[in-house]
Amino acid sequence: MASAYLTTPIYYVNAQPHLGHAYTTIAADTYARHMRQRGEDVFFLTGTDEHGDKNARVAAERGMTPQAFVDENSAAFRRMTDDVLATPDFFIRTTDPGHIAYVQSFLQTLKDNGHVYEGVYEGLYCTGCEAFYKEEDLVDGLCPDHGTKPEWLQESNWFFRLSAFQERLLAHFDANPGFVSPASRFNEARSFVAGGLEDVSLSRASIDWGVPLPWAPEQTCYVWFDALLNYRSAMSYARPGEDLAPRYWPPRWQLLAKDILKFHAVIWPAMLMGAEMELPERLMIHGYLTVREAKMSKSVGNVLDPFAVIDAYGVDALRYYLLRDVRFGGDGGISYDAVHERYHAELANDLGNLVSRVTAMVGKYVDGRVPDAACDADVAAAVETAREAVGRHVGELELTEALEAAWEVVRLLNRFVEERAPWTLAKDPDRADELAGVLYTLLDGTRACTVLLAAFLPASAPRILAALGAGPDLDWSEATAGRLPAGAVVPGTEPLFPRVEEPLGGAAS
Ligand code: ME8
Repeated sequence: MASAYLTTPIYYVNAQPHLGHAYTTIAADTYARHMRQRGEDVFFLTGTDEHGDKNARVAAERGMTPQAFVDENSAAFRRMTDDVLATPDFFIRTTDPGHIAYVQSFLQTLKDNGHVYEGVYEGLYCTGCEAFYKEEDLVDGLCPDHGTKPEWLQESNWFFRLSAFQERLLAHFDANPGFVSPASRFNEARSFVAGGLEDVSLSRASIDWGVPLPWAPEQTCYVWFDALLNYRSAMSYARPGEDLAPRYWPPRWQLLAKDILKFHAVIWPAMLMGAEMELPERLMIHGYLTVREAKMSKSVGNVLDPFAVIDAYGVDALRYYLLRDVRFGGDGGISYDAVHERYHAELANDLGNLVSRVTAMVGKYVDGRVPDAACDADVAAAVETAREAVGRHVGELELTEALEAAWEVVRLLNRFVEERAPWTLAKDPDRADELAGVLYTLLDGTRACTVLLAAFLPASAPRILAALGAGPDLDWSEATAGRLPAGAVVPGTEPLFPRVEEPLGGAAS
Protein backbone atom coordinates (compact mmCIF):
# COMPACT_ATOMS: atom_id res chain seq x y z
CA MET A 1 0.00 0.00 0.00
CA ALA A 2 1.38 3.42 -0.95
CA SER A 3 1.86 5.78 1.95
CA ALA A 4 1.02 9.46 1.62
CA TYR A 5 2.17 11.94 4.23
CA LEU A 6 0.82 15.45 3.77
CA THR A 7 0.91 18.58 5.85
CA THR A 8 -0.55 22.05 6.19
CA PRO A 9 1.39 24.86 7.82
CA ILE A 10 0.89 25.01 11.53
CA TYR A 11 -1.05 28.20 12.14
CA TYR A 12 -0.13 31.01 14.50
CA VAL A 13 -2.47 31.18 17.42
CA ASN A 14 -2.05 34.91 17.98
CA ALA A 15 -5.61 35.45 16.74
CA GLN A 16 -8.64 33.52 15.57
CA PRO A 17 -8.71 31.16 12.58
CA HIS A 18 -9.94 32.72 9.34
CA LEU A 19 -10.84 31.60 5.87
CA GLY A 20 -7.21 31.54 4.70
CA HIS A 21 -6.41 28.85 7.25
CA ALA A 22 -9.59 26.97 6.47
CA TYR A 23 -8.55 27.06 2.80
CA THR A 24 -5.25 25.20 3.15
CA THR A 25 -6.78 22.76 5.61
CA ILE A 26 -9.71 22.02 3.28
CA ALA A 27 -7.41 21.52 0.30
CA ALA A 28 -5.17 19.12 2.21
CA ASP A 29 -8.18 17.29 3.59
CA THR A 30 -9.62 16.84 0.11
CA TYR A 31 -6.39 15.20 -0.96
CA ALA A 32 -6.29 13.04 2.18
CA ARG A 33 -9.87 11.85 1.78
CA HIS A 34 -9.38 11.16 -1.91
CA MET A 35 -6.24 9.10 -1.34
CA ARG A 36 -7.97 7.14 1.41
CA GLN A 37 -10.70 6.33 -1.13
CA ARG A 38 -7.92 5.00 -3.31
CA GLY A 39 -6.71 2.76 -0.54
CA GLU A 40 -3.54 4.66 0.32
CA ASP A 41 -2.07 4.73 3.79
CA VAL A 42 -2.53 8.45 4.46
CA PHE A 43 -1.09 10.51 7.28
CA PHE A 44 -2.45 14.05 7.29
CA LEU A 45 -0.92 16.52 9.73
CA THR A 46 -2.10 19.97 10.75
CA GLY A 47 -1.82 21.96 13.95
CA THR A 48 -0.73 25.15 15.66
CA ASP A 49 2.47 27.17 15.99
CA GLU A 50 2.52 28.39 19.55
CA HIS A 51 5.90 29.79 20.54
CA GLY A 52 7.47 33.14 19.75
CA ASP A 53 7.20 36.71 20.75
CA LYS A 54 3.99 37.31 18.87
CA ASN A 55 2.00 35.02 21.15
CA ALA A 56 3.81 36.09 24.31
CA ARG A 57 2.98 39.73 23.57
CA VAL A 58 -0.70 39.18 22.89
CA ALA A 59 -0.96 36.98 25.98
CA ALA A 60 0.60 39.73 28.07
CA GLU A 61 -1.81 42.30 26.63
CA ARG A 62 -4.67 40.07 27.70
CA GLY A 63 -3.20 39.49 31.16
CA MET A 64 -2.85 35.75 30.50
CA THR A 65 0.07 33.37 30.77
CA PRO A 66 1.37 32.39 27.33
CA GLN A 67 0.35 28.78 27.96
CA ALA A 68 -3.23 29.65 28.91
CA PHE A 69 -3.44 31.92 25.89
CA VAL A 70 -2.16 29.35 23.40
CA ASP A 71 -4.34 26.63 24.90
CA GLU A 72 -7.40 28.74 24.29
CA ASN A 73 -6.50 29.72 20.76
CA SER A 74 -5.19 26.36 19.69
CA ALA A 75 -8.59 24.97 20.68
CA ALA A 76 -10.21 27.46 18.29
CA PHE A 77 -8.05 26.11 15.45
CA ARG A 78 -8.88 22.56 16.45
CA ARG A 79 -12.59 23.47 16.27
CA MET A 80 -12.09 25.10 12.87
CA THR A 81 -10.47 21.87 11.68
CA ASP A 82 -13.51 19.91 12.83
CA ASP A 83 -15.99 22.46 11.53
CA VAL A 84 -14.64 22.21 7.98
CA LEU A 85 -14.82 18.40 8.35
CA ALA A 86 -11.08 18.01 8.02
CA THR A 87 -9.78 14.62 9.09
CA PRO A 88 -6.16 15.04 10.22
CA ASP A 89 -4.44 11.97 11.58
CA PHE A 90 -2.77 14.16 14.17
CA PHE A 91 -3.17 17.74 15.35
CA ILE A 92 0.24 18.93 16.42
CA ARG A 93 0.93 21.72 18.91
CA THR A 94 4.46 23.06 19.22
CA THR A 95 3.96 23.20 22.98
CA ASP A 96 3.56 19.39 23.06
CA PRO A 97 6.34 17.88 25.18
CA GLY A 98 7.05 15.38 22.38
CA HIS A 99 7.64 18.21 19.92
CA ILE A 100 9.88 20.14 22.32
CA ALA A 101 12.01 17.06 22.98
CA TYR A 102 12.35 16.44 19.26
CA VAL A 103 13.37 20.04 18.52
CA GLN A 104 16.08 19.84 21.14
CA SER A 105 17.50 16.60 19.81
CA PHE A 106 17.39 17.88 16.23
CA LEU A 107 19.22 21.09 17.14
CA GLN A 108 21.85 19.06 18.94
CA THR A 109 22.29 16.96 15.79
CA LEU A 110 22.74 20.09 13.67
CA LYS A 111 25.31 21.37 16.10
CA ASP A 112 27.11 18.02 16.33
CA ASN A 113 27.23 17.98 12.53
CA GLY A 114 29.04 21.32 12.58
CA HIS A 115 26.28 23.53 11.16
CA VAL A 116 25.79 25.80 14.17
CA TYR A 117 28.05 28.58 15.53
CA GLU A 118 27.81 31.51 17.92
CA GLY A 119 27.71 35.12 16.70
CA VAL A 120 26.11 38.50 17.14
CA TYR A 121 22.94 39.40 15.38
CA GLU A 122 22.05 42.94 14.53
CA GLY A 123 19.11 43.79 12.36
CA LEU A 124 15.54 44.81 11.84
CA TYR A 125 12.95 42.39 13.14
CA CYS A 126 9.22 42.26 12.39
CA THR A 127 7.34 40.51 15.18
CA GLY A 128 4.30 40.06 12.91
CA CYS A 129 6.39 37.92 10.53
CA GLU A 130 8.75 36.63 13.22
CA ALA A 131 11.47 37.41 10.70
CA PHE A 132 14.45 39.66 10.11
CA TYR A 133 14.32 42.20 7.29
CA LYS A 134 16.92 44.01 5.28
CA GLU A 135 16.48 47.76 4.87
CA GLU A 136 15.95 47.39 1.13
CA ASP A 137 13.10 44.92 1.59
CA LEU A 138 11.03 47.41 3.59
CA VAL A 139 8.41 49.64 2.00
CA ASP A 140 8.83 53.20 3.25
CA GLY A 141 10.67 51.76 6.24
CA LEU A 142 7.72 49.48 7.06
CA CYS A 143 7.21 45.71 6.88
CA PRO A 144 5.79 44.92 3.41
CA ASP A 145 3.30 42.43 4.89
CA HIS A 146 2.17 44.17 8.05
CA GLY A 147 2.81 47.85 7.40
CA THR A 148 4.45 48.12 10.83
CA LYS A 149 7.88 49.45 11.73
CA PRO A 150 10.37 46.64 12.44
CA GLU A 151 12.41 46.88 15.63
CA TRP A 152 16.20 47.09 15.74
CA LEU A 153 17.62 44.07 17.50
CA GLN A 154 21.14 43.31 18.60
CA GLU A 155 21.97 40.19 20.53
CA SER A 156 24.30 37.28 20.83
CA ASN A 157 22.76 34.32 19.02
CA TRP A 158 23.49 30.90 17.66
CA PHE A 159 23.52 30.72 13.89
CA PHE A 160 22.68 28.05 11.36
CA ARG A 161 25.18 27.90 8.52
CA LEU A 162 22.58 28.24 5.77
CA SER A 163 25.15 29.68 3.36
CA ALA A 164 26.95 26.33 3.31
CA PHE A 165 23.95 24.67 1.70
CA GLN A 166 23.63 26.83 -1.38
CA GLU A 167 25.22 24.37 -3.82
CA ARG A 168 23.38 21.37 -2.47
CA LEU A 169 20.08 23.24 -2.57
CA LEU A 170 20.63 24.31 -6.15
CA ALA A 171 21.52 20.77 -7.11
CA HIS A 172 18.34 19.57 -5.44
CA PHE A 173 16.20 22.09 -7.31
CA ASP A 174 17.83 21.16 -10.60
CA ALA A 175 17.44 17.45 -10.08
CA ASN A 176 13.82 17.79 -8.89
CA PRO A 177 11.86 20.19 -11.08
CA GLY A 178 8.68 19.10 -9.29
CA PHE A 179 10.05 20.02 -5.85
CA VAL A 180 8.02 23.25 -5.73
CA SER A 181 4.71 23.81 -7.54
CA PRO A 182 3.61 25.84 -9.37
CA ALA A 183 6.63 26.47 -11.62
CA SER A 184 6.59 30.22 -10.93
CA ARG A 185 7.21 29.51 -7.24
CA PHE A 186 9.89 26.99 -8.08
CA ASN A 187 11.70 29.68 -10.06
CA GLU A 188 11.25 32.21 -7.29
CA ALA A 189 12.72 29.89 -4.68
CA ARG A 190 15.53 28.74 -6.93
CA SER A 191 16.58 32.28 -7.80
CA PHE A 192 16.53 33.20 -4.16
CA VAL A 193 19.02 30.41 -3.48
CA ALA A 194 21.07 31.27 -6.57
CA GLY A 195 21.29 34.89 -5.36
CA GLY A 196 23.35 33.77 -2.36
CA LEU A 197 22.33 32.74 1.13
CA GLU A 198 23.21 34.34 4.42
CA ASP A 199 23.43 32.38 7.62
CA VAL A 200 20.36 32.64 9.83
CA SER A 201 20.05 33.08 13.52
CA LEU A 202 18.51 29.97 15.07
CA SER A 203 18.08 31.27 18.59
CA ARG A 204 16.90 34.30 20.44
CA ALA A 205 18.34 35.53 23.73
CA SER A 206 15.55 37.94 24.61
CA ILE A 207 12.58 35.60 24.24
CA ASP A 208 11.56 33.19 26.97
CA TRP A 209 8.51 31.67 25.32
CA GLY A 210 10.22 29.02 23.25
CA VAL A 211 12.25 25.82 23.27
CA PRO A 212 15.53 26.22 25.22
CA LEU A 213 18.67 25.32 23.26
CA PRO A 214 20.02 22.12 24.77
CA TRP A 215 23.58 23.50 25.00
CA ALA A 216 22.63 27.08 25.97
CA PRO A 217 19.30 26.98 27.80
CA GLU A 218 19.25 30.74 28.37
CA GLN A 219 18.48 31.05 24.66
CA THR A 220 15.33 29.81 22.98
CA CYS A 221 15.04 28.33 19.52
CA TYR A 222 14.00 30.81 16.83
CA VAL A 223 10.30 30.18 16.36
CA TRP A 224 10.62 29.29 12.67
CA PHE A 225 13.11 26.48 13.34
CA ASP A 226 10.85 25.20 16.07
CA ALA A 227 7.80 25.48 13.78
CA LEU A 228 9.29 23.84 10.68
CA LEU A 229 10.37 20.86 12.72
CA ASN A 230 6.74 20.01 13.51
CA TYR A 231 6.54 18.14 10.24
CA ARG A 232 9.22 15.77 11.41
CA SER A 233 8.62 15.77 15.16
CA ALA A 234 5.06 14.51 14.72
CA MET A 235 6.49 11.30 13.29
CA SER A 236 8.25 10.67 16.58
CA TYR A 237 5.34 10.95 19.01
CA ALA A 238 1.95 11.12 17.25
CA ARG A 239 1.46 7.42 17.93
CA PRO A 240 2.95 6.65 21.32
CA GLY A 241 5.47 3.86 21.13
CA GLU A 242 5.68 3.97 17.33
CA ASP A 243 8.19 5.77 15.17
CA LEU A 244 6.15 6.75 12.12
CA ALA A 245 9.10 7.98 10.09
CA PRO A 246 9.95 4.67 8.41
CA ARG A 247 6.32 4.40 7.32
CA TYR A 248 5.64 7.97 6.17
CA TRP A 249 8.76 10.09 5.89
CA PRO A 250 9.34 12.09 3.70
CA PRO A 251 6.12 14.05 3.11
CA ARG A 252 4.64 13.56 -0.32
CA TRP A 253 3.09 17.03 -0.36
CA GLN A 254 3.46 20.00 1.92
CA LEU A 255 0.82 22.67 1.35
CA LEU A 256 1.32 26.35 2.12
CA ALA A 257 0.84 29.81 0.67
CA LYS A 258 3.51 31.95 -0.88
CA ASP A 259 3.97 34.07 2.28
CA ILE A 260 6.10 31.33 3.77
CA LEU A 261 7.75 29.99 0.63
CA LYS A 262 11.33 30.89 1.58
CA PHE A 263 11.11 29.20 4.95
CA HIS A 264 9.81 26.00 3.36
CA ALA A 265 11.75 25.89 0.12
CA VAL A 266 15.11 27.12 1.41
CA ILE A 267 15.63 26.96 5.19
CA TRP A 268 13.62 23.80 5.79
CA PRO A 269 15.40 21.65 3.19
CA ALA A 270 18.76 23.00 4.37
CA MET A 271 17.90 22.03 7.95
CA LEU A 272 17.03 18.52 6.81
CA MET A 273 20.22 18.30 4.78
CA GLY A 274 22.13 19.39 7.87
CA ALA A 275 20.63 16.50 9.79
CA GLU A 276 21.10 14.13 6.86
CA MET A 277 17.42 13.50 6.43
CA GLU A 278 15.37 13.05 3.30
CA LEU A 279 13.67 16.16 1.94
CA PRO A 280 9.93 16.44 1.33
CA GLU A 281 9.02 15.28 -2.15
CA ARG A 282 6.94 18.27 -3.17
CA LEU A 283 5.77 21.63 -1.89
CA MET A 284 2.49 23.06 -3.15
CA ILE A 285 2.44 26.81 -2.90
CA HIS A 286 -1.12 27.95 -3.33
CA GLY A 287 -2.13 31.55 -3.81
CA TYR A 288 -3.79 34.06 -1.57
CA LEU A 289 -7.46 34.43 -1.09
CA THR A 290 -8.09 38.11 -1.34
CA VAL A 291 -11.00 40.27 -0.35
CA ARG A 292 -11.29 43.29 -2.62
CA GLU A 293 -7.65 42.93 -3.75
CA ALA A 294 -6.02 42.77 -0.31
CA LYS A 295 -4.63 39.55 1.16
CA MET A 296 -6.72 38.46 4.08
CA SER A 297 -4.75 38.23 7.24
CA LYS A 298 -5.36 38.28 10.93
CA SER A 299 -2.94 41.10 11.48
CA VAL A 300 -4.63 43.24 8.84
CA GLY A 301 -8.07 42.19 9.97
CA ASN A 302 -10.03 42.16 6.70
CA VAL A 303 -11.22 38.60 7.14
CA LEU A 304 -14.13 36.71 5.68
CA ASP A 305 -15.80 34.50 8.23
CA PRO A 306 -15.75 30.79 7.34
CA PHE A 307 -18.11 29.99 10.19
CA ALA A 308 -20.73 32.40 8.86
CA VAL A 309 -20.54 30.65 5.47
CA ILE A 310 -20.89 27.25 7.12
CA ASP A 311 -23.87 28.41 9.19
CA ALA A 312 -25.68 29.88 6.21
CA TYR A 313 -24.86 27.37 3.46
CA GLY A 314 -23.36 24.30 5.08
CA VAL A 315 -19.79 23.06 5.18
CA ASP A 316 -19.80 21.50 1.73
CA ALA A 317 -20.71 24.87 0.24
CA LEU A 318 -17.61 26.39 1.83
CA ARG A 319 -15.36 23.56 0.68
CA TYR A 320 -16.80 23.55 -2.80
CA TYR A 321 -16.69 27.30 -3.19
CA LEU A 322 -13.08 27.69 -2.11
CA LEU A 323 -11.75 24.97 -4.37
CA ARG A 324 -13.99 25.86 -7.31
CA ASP A 325 -13.97 29.63 -7.45
CA VAL A 326 -10.23 30.22 -7.11
CA ARG A 327 -8.06 28.00 -9.29
CA PHE A 328 -5.97 26.14 -6.72
CA GLY A 329 -2.41 27.44 -7.00
CA GLY A 330 -3.31 30.97 -8.11
CA ASP A 331 -4.59 34.02 -6.24
CA GLY A 332 -8.23 34.82 -6.30
CA GLY A 333 -10.78 37.26 -5.01
CA ILE A 334 -13.53 35.83 -2.88
CA SER A 335 -16.80 37.33 -1.79
CA TYR A 336 -19.99 36.40 -0.03
CA ASP A 337 -21.86 37.21 -3.24
CA ALA A 338 -19.82 34.68 -5.18
CA VAL A 339 -20.45 32.01 -2.52
CA HIS A 340 -24.17 32.70 -2.87
CA GLU A 341 -24.07 32.52 -6.63
CA ARG A 342 -22.13 29.26 -6.95
CA TYR A 343 -24.11 27.62 -4.17
CA HIS A 344 -27.36 28.14 -6.02
CA ALA A 345 -26.17 27.67 -9.59
CA GLU A 346 -23.98 24.64 -9.08
CA LEU A 347 -24.66 22.84 -5.83
CA ALA A 348 -28.41 23.48 -5.61
CA ASN A 349 -29.34 23.54 -9.31
CA ASP A 350 -26.85 21.25 -11.04
CA LEU A 351 -26.35 18.64 -8.34
CA GLY A 352 -29.11 18.99 -5.74
CA ASN A 353 -31.91 19.21 -8.28
CA LEU A 354 -30.52 16.30 -10.25
CA VAL A 355 -30.73 14.08 -7.18
CA SER A 356 -34.23 15.34 -6.28
CA ARG A 357 -35.59 14.98 -9.80
CA VAL A 358 -34.15 11.57 -10.45
CA THR A 359 -35.25 10.05 -7.17
CA ALA A 360 -38.72 11.62 -7.51
CA MET A 361 -39.11 10.12 -11.01
CA VAL A 362 -38.00 6.72 -9.76
CA GLY A 363 -40.66 7.01 -7.04
CA LYS A 364 -43.31 7.99 -9.52
CA TYR A 365 -42.56 5.75 -12.49
CA VAL A 366 -40.91 2.57 -11.20
CA ASP A 367 -42.24 2.11 -7.63
CA GLY A 368 -39.25 3.70 -5.94
CA ARG A 369 -36.81 0.89 -6.74
CA VAL A 370 -33.65 0.71 -8.79
CA PRO A 371 -34.74 -0.70 -12.18
CA ASP A 372 -33.09 -3.82 -13.54
CA ALA A 373 -31.19 -2.29 -16.45
CA ALA A 374 -27.71 -1.30 -17.61
CA CYS A 375 -26.05 2.10 -17.55
CA ASP A 376 -26.04 3.94 -20.87
CA ALA A 377 -22.72 3.35 -22.65
CA ASP A 378 -21.96 7.03 -23.24
CA VAL A 379 -22.60 7.91 -19.62
CA ALA A 380 -20.51 4.94 -18.50
CA ALA A 381 -17.67 6.14 -20.73
CA ALA A 382 -17.97 9.69 -19.40
CA VAL A 383 -17.73 8.33 -15.85
CA GLU A 384 -14.55 6.46 -16.78
CA THR A 385 -13.03 9.58 -18.33
CA ALA A 386 -13.90 11.64 -15.28
CA ARG A 387 -12.58 9.01 -12.91
CA GLU A 388 -9.21 9.01 -14.63
CA ALA A 389 -9.12 12.82 -14.77
CA VAL A 390 -10.20 13.39 -11.17
CA GLY A 391 -7.61 10.90 -9.94
CA ARG A 392 -4.85 12.44 -11.99
CA HIS A 393 -5.70 16.01 -11.05
CA VAL A 394 -6.09 15.38 -7.34
CA GLY A 395 -2.76 13.56 -7.38
CA GLU A 396 -1.16 16.77 -8.68
CA LEU A 397 -3.22 18.93 -6.29
CA GLU A 398 -5.00 20.44 -9.28
CA LEU A 399 -8.11 20.50 -7.19
CA THR A 400 -10.10 22.97 -9.29
CA GLU A 401 -9.45 20.94 -12.43
CA ALA A 402 -10.52 17.80 -10.58
CA LEU A 403 -13.82 19.41 -9.61
CA GLU A 404 -14.36 20.56 -13.16
CA ALA A 405 -13.76 17.04 -14.46
CA ALA A 406 -16.32 15.57 -12.05
CA TRP A 407 -18.79 18.31 -12.90
CA GLU A 408 -18.69 17.27 -16.55
CA VAL A 409 -20.61 14.18 -15.47
CA VAL A 410 -23.11 16.23 -13.45
CA ARG A 411 -23.78 18.38 -16.51
CA LEU A 412 -23.99 15.38 -18.80
CA LEU A 413 -26.58 13.77 -16.54
CA ASN A 414 -28.63 16.96 -16.51
CA ARG A 415 -28.61 17.00 -20.30
CA PHE A 416 -29.45 13.31 -20.34
CA VAL A 417 -32.63 13.93 -18.31
CA GLU A 418 -33.78 16.62 -20.70
CA GLU A 419 -32.91 14.68 -23.85
CA ARG A 420 -34.36 11.37 -22.80
CA ALA A 421 -37.41 12.89 -21.07
CA PRO A 422 -38.45 10.05 -18.75
CA TRP A 423 -41.83 11.77 -18.27
CA THR A 424 -42.60 11.10 -21.94
CA LEU A 425 -41.31 7.53 -21.86
CA ALA A 426 -43.48 6.85 -18.79
CA LYS A 427 -46.63 7.54 -20.79
CA ASP A 428 -45.94 4.68 -23.20
CA PRO A 429 -46.00 1.14 -21.72
CA ASP A 430 -44.13 -0.15 -24.79
CA ARG A 431 -41.15 1.91 -23.80
CA ALA A 432 -40.86 0.57 -20.25
CA ASP A 433 -37.44 -0.97 -20.93
CA GLU A 434 -36.14 2.28 -22.29
CA LEU A 435 -37.51 4.11 -19.24
CA ALA A 436 -35.81 1.58 -16.98
CA GLY A 437 -32.50 2.12 -18.77
CA VAL A 438 -32.76 5.89 -18.55
CA LEU A 439 -33.62 5.89 -14.85
CA TYR A 440 -30.94 3.34 -14.06
CA THR A 441 -28.39 5.45 -15.91
CA LEU A 442 -29.42 8.55 -13.99
CA LEU A 443 -29.29 6.84 -10.61
CA ASP A 444 -26.10 4.98 -11.27
CA GLY A 445 -24.34 7.87 -13.02
CA THR A 446 -25.19 10.18 -10.15
CA ARG A 447 -23.97 7.56 -7.72
CA ALA A 448 -20.63 7.10 -9.48
CA CYS A 449 -20.17 10.84 -9.74
CA THR A 450 -20.88 11.21 -6.04
CA VAL A 451 -18.02 8.84 -5.31
CA LEU A 452 -15.78 11.06 -7.46
CA LEU A 453 -16.91 14.11 -5.50
CA ALA A 454 -16.94 12.59 -2.03
CA ALA A 455 -13.59 14.07 -0.96
CA PHE A 456 -14.84 17.53 -1.92
CA LEU A 457 -18.34 17.20 -0.49
CA PRO A 458 -17.94 14.94 2.54
CA ALA A 459 -21.18 16.00 4.23
CA SER A 460 -23.43 15.61 1.18
CA ALA A 461 -21.90 12.55 -0.48
CA PRO A 462 -23.26 10.02 2.06
CA ARG A 463 -26.67 11.71 1.93
CA ILE A 464 -26.74 11.52 -1.85
CA LEU A 465 -25.73 7.87 -1.89
CA ALA A 466 -28.44 7.04 0.65
CA ALA A 467 -31.02 8.98 -1.36
CA LEU A 468 -30.15 6.96 -4.46
CA GLY A 469 -30.42 3.61 -2.73
CA ALA A 470 -26.65 3.03 -2.92
CA GLY A 471 -24.47 1.70 -0.12
CA PRO A 472 -22.07 4.03 1.72
CA ASP A 473 -18.91 2.56 0.18
CA LEU A 474 -16.65 5.33 -1.18
CA ASP A 475 -13.89 3.06 -2.38
CA TRP A 476 -12.46 4.32 -5.65
CA SER A 477 -13.49 1.10 -7.38
CA GLU A 478 -17.09 2.25 -6.88
CA ALA A 479 -16.48 5.26 -9.12
CA THR A 480 -17.48 3.29 -12.15
CA ALA A 481 -20.79 2.64 -13.86
CA GLY A 482 -23.05 -0.34 -13.18
CA ARG A 483 -22.49 -0.81 -9.45
CA LEU A 484 -25.97 0.10 -8.29
CA PRO A 485 -27.89 -3.09 -7.43
CA ALA A 486 -31.25 -3.56 -9.14
CA GLY A 487 -34.21 -3.71 -6.80
CA ALA A 488 -32.70 -1.47 -4.10
CA VAL A 489 -35.15 0.96 -2.52
CA VAL A 490 -34.58 4.56 -3.61
CA PRO A 491 -35.65 6.64 -0.63
CA GLY A 492 -35.08 10.13 -2.13
CA THR A 493 -34.17 13.08 0.05
CA GLU A 494 -35.08 16.47 1.42
CA PRO A 495 -33.44 19.22 -0.68
CA LEU A 496 -29.69 18.77 -0.27
CA PHE A 497 -28.85 22.44 -0.80
CA PRO A 498 -31.91 24.44 0.27
CA ARG A 499 -32.32 27.97 -1.03
CA VAL A 500 -30.74 30.75 0.97
CA GLU A 501 -32.59 34.02 0.44
CA GLU A 502 -29.98 36.70 1.11
CA PRO A 503 -26.21 36.65 0.57
CA LEU A 504 -24.21 37.28 3.72
CA GLY A 505 -23.41 40.93 4.13
CA GLY A 506 -20.31 42.45 5.67
CA ALA A 507 -16.87 43.24 4.41
CA ALA A 508 -16.85 40.97 1.39
CA SER A 509 -20.15 41.72 -0.36
O1 ME8 B 1 2.79 31.54 8.76
N1 ME8 B 1 -4.98 33.03 1.47
O2 ME8 B 1 1.15 30.85 10.22
P1 ME8 B 1 -0.12 31.68 9.73
C1 ME8 B 1 -4.56 31.77 1.41
N2 ME8 B 1 2.93 29.74 11.78
N3 ME8 B 1 -4.00 31.11 2.43
C2 ME8 B 1 -3.85 31.77 3.58
C3 ME8 B 1 -4.28 33.11 3.73
C4 ME8 B 1 -4.87 33.74 2.61
N4 ME8 B 1 -5.33 34.97 2.64
N5 ME8 B 1 -4.01 33.49 4.98
C5 ME8 B 1 -3.44 32.43 5.61
C6 ME8 B 1 2.42 30.91 9.74
N6 ME8 B 1 -3.34 31.38 4.77
C7 ME8 B 1 3.39 30.03 10.47
C8 ME8 B 1 3.61 28.77 9.66
S1 ME8 B 1 4.65 26.36 9.27
C9 ME8 B 1 5.98 25.53 9.83
C10 ME8 B 1 4.57 27.80 10.24
C11 ME8 B 1 -2.81 30.06 5.09
O3 ME8 B 1 -1.16 31.51 10.78
C12 ME8 B 1 -1.67 29.66 4.15
O4 ME8 B 1 -1.49 28.27 4.23
O5 ME8 B 1 0.25 33.04 9.33
C13 ME8 B 1 -0.49 30.37 4.79
O6 ME8 B 1 0.75 29.87 4.35
C14 ME8 B 1 -0.76 30.06 6.24
O7 ME8 B 1 -2.20 30.13 6.37
C15 ME8 B 1 -0.10 31.05 7.19
O8 ME8 B 1 -0.61 30.84 8.46
